[in-house]
Amino acid sequence: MTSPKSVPTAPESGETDRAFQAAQAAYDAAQQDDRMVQIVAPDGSVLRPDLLPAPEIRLELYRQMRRARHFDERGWVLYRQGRLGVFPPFGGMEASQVGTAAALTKNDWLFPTYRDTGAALTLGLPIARTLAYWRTSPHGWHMPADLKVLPFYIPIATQYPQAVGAALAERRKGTRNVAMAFIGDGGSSEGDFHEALNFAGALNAPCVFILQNNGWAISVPTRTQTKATDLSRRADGYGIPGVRVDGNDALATYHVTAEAVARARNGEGPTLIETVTYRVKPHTVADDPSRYRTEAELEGWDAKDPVLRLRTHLLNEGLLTEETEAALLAEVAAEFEAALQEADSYPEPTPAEILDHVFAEPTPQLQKQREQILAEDAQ
Ligand SMILES: Cc1ncc(C[n+]2csc(CCOP(=O)(O)OP(=O)(O)O)c2C)c(N)n1
Ligand SMILES: [Mg+2]
Repeated sequence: MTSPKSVPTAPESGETDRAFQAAQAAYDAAQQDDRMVQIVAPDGSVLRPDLLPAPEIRLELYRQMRRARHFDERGWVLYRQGRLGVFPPFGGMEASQVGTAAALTKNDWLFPTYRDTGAALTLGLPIARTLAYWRTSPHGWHMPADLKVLPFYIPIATQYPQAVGAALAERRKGTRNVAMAFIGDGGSSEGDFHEALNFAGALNAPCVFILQNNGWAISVPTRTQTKATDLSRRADGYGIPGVRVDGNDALATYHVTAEAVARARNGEGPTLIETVTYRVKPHTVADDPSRYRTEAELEGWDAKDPVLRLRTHLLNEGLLTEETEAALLAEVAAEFEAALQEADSYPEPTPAEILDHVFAEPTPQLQKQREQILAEDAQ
């Protein structure tokens, strides 16, 4: 019996095992890679005491990672309750998103993909608005005026050249602001990624490019879509620095990103940072990864959990106690529930609103579509 074309057939179990083992082995091999920056080992021990950020920064990173983790966990529940339309989970990638975005200020630009809710929250995107976005409500499309966070990009790689444009505009205006753009391993196989790196390098744009290598592009393992094994080396082709960092080590992602941001601010041009991490969760809440990988082998990832790694470090250093953590978790949960109430209070969108804000001035075609929608809605 043949399967419908749109539904991938479940691979032979030997094949999923091999794909999975290869992805695990790639992460484990990267751990042995001298080029890969690590500050805290998976067991929480400090490998590079000379690179440790200040205690208050470490604690703030932990707080932001807990906010991100909480959003991710509640996102699943809300989706199952029918209270989110769609949601691409990022649990397990918090160090890759929080440590990087935390190196920015609110004057800088952030170009996130659909995967990067954790990065947007870290820079200050309100939780209520973010929930509204994943409800596909127009209330989630307006960014606060004091924040230069773009709406989550769904078309892969388009954000990269646009970030270069934003960075060049800042330089033209004479500011020291930078633009940070996120992309996945899959996205780094797109033409826009390469054009943006070349464009940014040639014009010395104040950009920080974050390439989150989480091992998968939906059902395609990284090793299948490219022969390159070290994606940070892609920077070499464009004459810009390429940095490889343990994407599950928040202190390391923060450290290398802060350095790249400083270089960009000082007119020293762009940097590509590959955060080596893993997509523990399905591609989106609608995905069924058992079609292409075996879930049993996820177990090993618990020991590499970025939130637990930083937690162990902070407990070891006496910067966190069970009591202060309990207070922090309660604060994070209360903040989320208040934001959820706010999101629930937004009025239901009307169908024609989907056409608002497409252009500053609606085109005649959009006007026509709007009239059609309104007429259909009135029936
Ligand atoms: C231009 C474009 N092509 C294809 C898709 C369909 N698509 C959505 S997510 C995805 C995989 C992206 O993988 P990766 O860049 O590794 O990001 P991740 O989902 O792992 O964060 C694809 C191919 C798309 N959204 N845009
Ligand atoms: Mg990926």
